[in-house]
Amino acid sequence: MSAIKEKILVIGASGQIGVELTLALRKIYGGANVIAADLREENELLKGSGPYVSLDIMNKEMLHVLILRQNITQIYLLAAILSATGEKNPNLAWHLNMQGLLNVLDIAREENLHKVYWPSSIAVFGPTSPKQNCPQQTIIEPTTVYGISKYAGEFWCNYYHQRYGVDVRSLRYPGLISYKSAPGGGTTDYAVEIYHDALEEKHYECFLSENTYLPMMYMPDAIRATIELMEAPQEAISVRHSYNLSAISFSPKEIAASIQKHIPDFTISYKPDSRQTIADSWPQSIDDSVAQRDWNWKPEYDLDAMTADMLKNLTK
Ligand code: NAD
Ligand code: AKB
Repeated sequence: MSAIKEKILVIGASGQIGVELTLALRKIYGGANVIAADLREENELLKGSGPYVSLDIMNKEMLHVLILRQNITQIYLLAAILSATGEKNPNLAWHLNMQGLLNVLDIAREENLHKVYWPSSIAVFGPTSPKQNCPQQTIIEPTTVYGISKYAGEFWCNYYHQRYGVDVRSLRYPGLISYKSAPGGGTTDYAVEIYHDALEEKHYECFLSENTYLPMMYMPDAIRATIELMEAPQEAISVRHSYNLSAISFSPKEIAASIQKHIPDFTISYKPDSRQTIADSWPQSIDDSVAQRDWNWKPEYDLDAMTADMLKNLTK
């Protein structure tokens, strides 16, 4: 089986997606064949499941040496600065999000790596994009530095594929909701915080207004989508920028109502802050028919199924 020959490097492995993706990849490829790397310390959930290295993605030389020494064949690049944190330090966000990707793409080209995965985001879309069922190809004028860096990154991925044949694949994730690892500075983070506060305080003060609809997805669906995309045959991949990906769309009011089915005395209040402007610039729902057509994408979790699973696991 070809999977046995792969040696994978996950960069940003201690983050919200990195922890769960690393664990899922280790199940498929074996713990020793999936190296977790991050600037920060190894996440507790990863300890004992496989190798961990401390790595700064901006240090291209160190990255290159690691890839050669460990005979890496695939890279999953997850290190980035997300939307809300990016607005606090736009220069840093641009620098990390762009240079990190270019370092990986360059080395992938030079060393003929088998595959690269790099996530984009629904943040590429801006106020001029359609709000409902936002299509794969449409007007894209992002207004956050995070969205600008993701959109530019999509073009670099396509360029390295077209010009150098690098097999780089990408998904425009919606906001991701998980119980294993905390989110890292995004606008959609409220949809994770709300479950914690519902269980601990029976109240949540939301930083977005009650009718702010955003595209969202439960982490198990996101991990499965990532692995299905990466396992799809080359000839099935028609999009080398980044695929639209969709599962659920809901507002703070609706997620609160879903939680109240389990915790009837849970209450929510609203105090929108600067993240409201970011949320208002994004679509409310996404058309992912191209991903459905190319590699049979289909989400499993709706809002209530996600709520039941989140509350069950956070209660444990
Ligand atoms: P996160 O902030 O939780 O994790 C990112 C990880 O990268 C952190 O552990 C951080 O320590 C690490 N990192 C930061 N700078 C680094 C550096 N210089 N070198 C090495 N590691 C470094 O982010 P996440 O939510 O896991 O997101 C992962 C990727 O998915 C990002 O590209 C993000 O834009 C994208 N994405 C995430 C979401 C979401 O809802 N979580 C949605 C859309 C896209
Ligand atoms: C964020 O809110 O910044 C992320 C994203 C949608 O990219 N969750």
